[in-house]
Amino acid sequence: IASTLHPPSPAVVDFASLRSMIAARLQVLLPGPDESPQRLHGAMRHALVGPGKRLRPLLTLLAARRFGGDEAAALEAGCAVEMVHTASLVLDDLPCMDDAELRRGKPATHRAFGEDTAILAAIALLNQAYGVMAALPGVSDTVRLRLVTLMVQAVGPQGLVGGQERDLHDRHGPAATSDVDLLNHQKTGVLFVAALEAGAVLGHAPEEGVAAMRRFGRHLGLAFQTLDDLLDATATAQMAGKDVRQDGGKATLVSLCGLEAARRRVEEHLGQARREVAWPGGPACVLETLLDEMTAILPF
Ligand code: GRG
Repeated sequence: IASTLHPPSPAVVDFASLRSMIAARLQVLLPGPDESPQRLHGAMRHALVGPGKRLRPLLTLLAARRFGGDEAAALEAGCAVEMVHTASLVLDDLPCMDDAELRRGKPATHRAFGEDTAILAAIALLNQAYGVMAALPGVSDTVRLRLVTLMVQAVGPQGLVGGQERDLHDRHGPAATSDVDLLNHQKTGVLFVAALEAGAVLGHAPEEGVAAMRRFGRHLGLAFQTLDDLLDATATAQMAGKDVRQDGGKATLVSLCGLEAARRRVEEHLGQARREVAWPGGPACVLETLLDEMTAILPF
């Protein structure tokens, strides 16, 4: 897969400073640690603060930068998307869903604060995200409404919530690769798309540019999630010494098509993502550097 990647783009993006800027802003957007109710606020901080990769706010910031827009509003919007993402992780980790012990190198929020407070913290993070989006600085009401609406769509039954429902209840019967692509898109791609679309809109991109960012997010999400399935399948198979096509009965691209075809799909989606960021042609763009950065931190 690495052989299909282009050489690093000449555009310079300082990812360490962008990540520190995002971390600092997230701290400010959360209620203070001493504010009551402290337990709830502690759980929100526990979930949100820490070593996440911050891919979604980076996508928003770089999409805005790519079209030359205001980065203050893009930072705020990216943080809102990160809050939605974090709320979804808190819920996904619950015993009734994925029953995870650890998240981002720490005990999952329900392990540290109990299931009741974890659920409330997820709802509070989601609520805070909409609050931040609705109060974006220096943008018109029309743009604010557009961004809130795109988040509503990303979270709802055609987005994260719908994807999670499919994942929990519709994955054990017969499936086609298109079913798995839809699930992967809803669980991962929609929030990448929302992050990019928010950045592009705040960057005053023309509508064709916004559409290119949406396609970029879709391919990136499908590559990301298929890679995750590939890593899961190979790790599980190594541990159990079994065939990679058996994945706990859940349909994935690996279980449906095998390792090689799944690897090819990741390459194809990354290639298509790269073509979309090049829109409308022209020199290397800042989003290409994000693909390079992602390939450095993820084993694409
Ligand atoms: C109401 C917001 C809300 C959600 C309810 C629980 C749920 C529906 C959705 C969960 C969907 C889910 C867990 C999708 C997987 C997303 C994903 C790719 C997680 C890993 O993202 P990274 O690698 O993680 O970017 P970090 O920790 O780096 O941010």
